[in-house]
Amino acid sequence: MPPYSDFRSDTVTRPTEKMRKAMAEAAVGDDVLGDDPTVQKLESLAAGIMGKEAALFCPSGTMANSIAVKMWTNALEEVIVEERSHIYNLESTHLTFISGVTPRPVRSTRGVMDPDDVLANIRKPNVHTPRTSLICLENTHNIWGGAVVPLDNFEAIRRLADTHGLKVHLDGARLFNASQASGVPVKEYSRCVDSLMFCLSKGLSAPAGSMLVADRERIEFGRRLRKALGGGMRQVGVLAAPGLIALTEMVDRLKEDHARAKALARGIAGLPGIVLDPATVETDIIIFGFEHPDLPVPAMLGRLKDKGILALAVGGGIRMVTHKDVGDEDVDRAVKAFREILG
Ligand code: TLP
Repeated sequence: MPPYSDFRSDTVTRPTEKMRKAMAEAAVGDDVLGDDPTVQKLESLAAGIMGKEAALFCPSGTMANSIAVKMWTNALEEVIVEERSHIYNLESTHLTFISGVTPRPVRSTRGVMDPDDVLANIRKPNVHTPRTSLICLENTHNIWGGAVVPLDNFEAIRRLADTHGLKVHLDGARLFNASQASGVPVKEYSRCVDSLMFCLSKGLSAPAGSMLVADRERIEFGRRLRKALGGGMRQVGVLAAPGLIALTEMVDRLKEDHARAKALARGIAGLPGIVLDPATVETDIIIFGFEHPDLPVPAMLGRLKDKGILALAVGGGIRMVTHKDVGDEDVDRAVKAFREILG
């Protein structure tokens, strides 16, 4: 058993042996000059999987989302975002900092924005106000505890966007988790949006990288924006090679992470202080309230760490994420630790 069972995030996953070998052997070239065959292979695979024309390999999900917002918006415009979305809360304000647009947060239930609420937040043309140009979705929804946003909500938002001449971008950092949990193919979500990004470096376990996917012309513009943001990388086939394995070999196993998250939730729900309905756990992320008279959240995290369990504080609660580097034995260890501390 390693010193720690690390449930802080699926971003902590380490590349597999096969990925490391592929990195060592990757054919590479200068990708800024368009010479890297492995990156080209990854970009065309990603575009094909999503049913779109083109894809762009980006260093991070945050950069891919930043490029997406910038490529669809202009000055004096506004972007509709879900109020707990990652793009609005956890990406260091790039909407204002990079794109110079205002965010318009809309409430939701578990990441699902009511189309009527979205409609009510689309600005009417007026000299005083920004023009609404983009709606951002997120699936799965991180802060809503890995909730899956259903396809019919995507379809409703798409219809609304078309009626009002708006673009739709999807933060699909964990879109494959949504697809594995719902049985809806990723292409179905993808056809409802103009662009989407997904991460290779979370549950799919590649060491770095996210893909931005859209039509060819927009992605070529995105390529220039990536350069302007300092994200043009040279012999980056060494990172695209594990990305190819992530896409071809790591998607189906996400189901195992979801099963472990559910087992962990069932194992700890009902213990003193834990506010968690295991039925709300749909994918790999568990977020639960923690209200204990003697143990504030930081103290609880410290007690867990003493027992070899790493978790994160979010809001007033605790977040735990399952992934390929935590197996059944780590889940058992975590449940045991919670019971020893709280039982
Ligand atoms: N999320 C990270 C942290 O930033 C919280 C995590 O540990 O979950 N969209 C979503 C929905 C994300 O969860 C993340 C990362 C990103 C975008 C940004 O991806 P990176 O970390 O590659 O910039």
